[in-house]
Amino acid sequence: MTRFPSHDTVTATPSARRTFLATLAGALASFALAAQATPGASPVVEVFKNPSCGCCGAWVEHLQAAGFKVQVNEVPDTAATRRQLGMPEKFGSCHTARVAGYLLEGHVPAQDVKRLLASRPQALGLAVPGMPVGSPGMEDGGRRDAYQVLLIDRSGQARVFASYPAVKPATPRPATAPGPRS
Ligand SMILES: [Cu+2]
Repeated sequence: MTRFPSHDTVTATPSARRTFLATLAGALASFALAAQATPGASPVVEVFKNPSCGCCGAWVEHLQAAGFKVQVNEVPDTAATRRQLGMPEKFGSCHTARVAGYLLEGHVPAQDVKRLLASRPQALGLAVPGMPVGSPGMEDGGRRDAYQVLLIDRSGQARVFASYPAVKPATPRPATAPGPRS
């Protein structure tokens, strides 16, 4: 009685599978290493701001306090720089920054920059258009206007990346209640 010569195929398959699995494991290990390396590496944030911009400087300090290395480039015309870097004018704010291939426009909170760098979506970057009161670098006694951090894709489409609700500062009561004016 002849048997099917199945022995070879039976042994070949698991060994091929082992090789594949070993390759896969190796690939996953290098992915894990790369993922681990990213947060510790704290990529440099290149900021383009006008030398006279105070809130831009405050935002730089906010990033540094969050652990980012920041390289400040003083530019006379931030609108021209924004255009050169490719951030659409309609999302414009007072400064533009570049980090790990992304653009950051305006007073983007450091925690959102970290989330961007951890999730690495296909995008141009993040923007906080205008200069909302209460965003990092725009502090005003605990008051915050509601604002959104937008994720801008390469075609200039925006979607909401993070939302910050309005905060009313606790109004300190005057020691004596103001009476009617005489
Ligand atoms: Cu500003």
